[in-house]
Amino acid sequence: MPREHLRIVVPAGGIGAARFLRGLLIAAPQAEVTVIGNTGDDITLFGLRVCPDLDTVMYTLGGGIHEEQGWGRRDETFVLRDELAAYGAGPAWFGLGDRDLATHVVRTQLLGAGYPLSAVTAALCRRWEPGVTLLPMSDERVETHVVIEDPSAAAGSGRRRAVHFQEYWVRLHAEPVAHSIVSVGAEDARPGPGVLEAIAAADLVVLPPSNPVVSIGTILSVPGIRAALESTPAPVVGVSPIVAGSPVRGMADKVLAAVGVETSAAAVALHYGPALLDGWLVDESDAAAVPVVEQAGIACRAVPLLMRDTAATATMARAALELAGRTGATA
Ligand code: FO1
Repeated sequence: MPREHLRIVVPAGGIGAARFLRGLLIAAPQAEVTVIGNTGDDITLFGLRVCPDLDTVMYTLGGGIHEEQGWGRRDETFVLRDELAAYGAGPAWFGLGDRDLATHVVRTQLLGAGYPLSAVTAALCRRWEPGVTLLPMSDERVETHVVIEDPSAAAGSGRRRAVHFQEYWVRLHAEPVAHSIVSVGAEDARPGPGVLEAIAAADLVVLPPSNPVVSIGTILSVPGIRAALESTPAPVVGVSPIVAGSPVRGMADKVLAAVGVETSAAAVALHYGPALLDGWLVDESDAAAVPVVEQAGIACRAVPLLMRDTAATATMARAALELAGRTGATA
């Protein structure tokens, strides 16, 4: 691609996407990267609006992330959490640290003053300088809920109920069978400011190894975003979040099952589909998937996909850039 300053758009979830972005910025230091952040994980706790996937990208690229966890702040303390628990103020299962809480206080203050989430996110990023433009997928509220067997109902009663994604993941450890995933509010949501414009102006779109259902899938559930990604002249290249039949981290297998998709690198590519994907990277251990994916009209390469360190991640990102150059979709 001729342009020195590549305009790259990255629809992103949380931890996997943030780590991939760190490698992408090393692989393409001149690029202008716009991240379309998933807000379906967002939750209101103690009256504060928490945006886990936006914060993970902001903290990781801004140097404040708790590296091992991939969420929350490093050097964190939990005085407020413990004080709240002492009052019996719940929920106690979501660990909000003192430093992290400042982000949620400022965010809630600005939202309360009437600023949209996109403006609030830009304001928070002025402190962190993540080196990317971080756009919420929508300024409207979209929340991912998971339909499970009602644990309080008699076993086998078949009674089901929806729980917020964070309760499913953090309190229930994604143990219950997920019967379906609902993006509450998605049908009334509009793409956030700048989202469709960034996609239309992109030289390249990269789907990082985020959860295909509750991260990328949620972003695609905002009316207009999938169509924009399918119609952009820019190549769309994805990185498989599934390696050798398992998610590298998280609960993608549980939510893929809920939408009837097998947990494999090939199945996820076919799930996204050739209308969306021009290229797909699978791990070397999934080399057998390459002909299957290519059969569907999606260019495919097998490369090492484990993000052991930023050098390995930068190599992965370079493979995505090369594959984009090879897919024939032109910007
Ligand atoms: N994940 C956990 O497994 N346990 C937690 O206590 C927890 C707290 C938390 C606080 C703030 C935040 O931004 C994220 C937090 N997460 C926690 C991670 C969160 O569930 C995930 O980052 C995403 O929602 C899924 O990718």
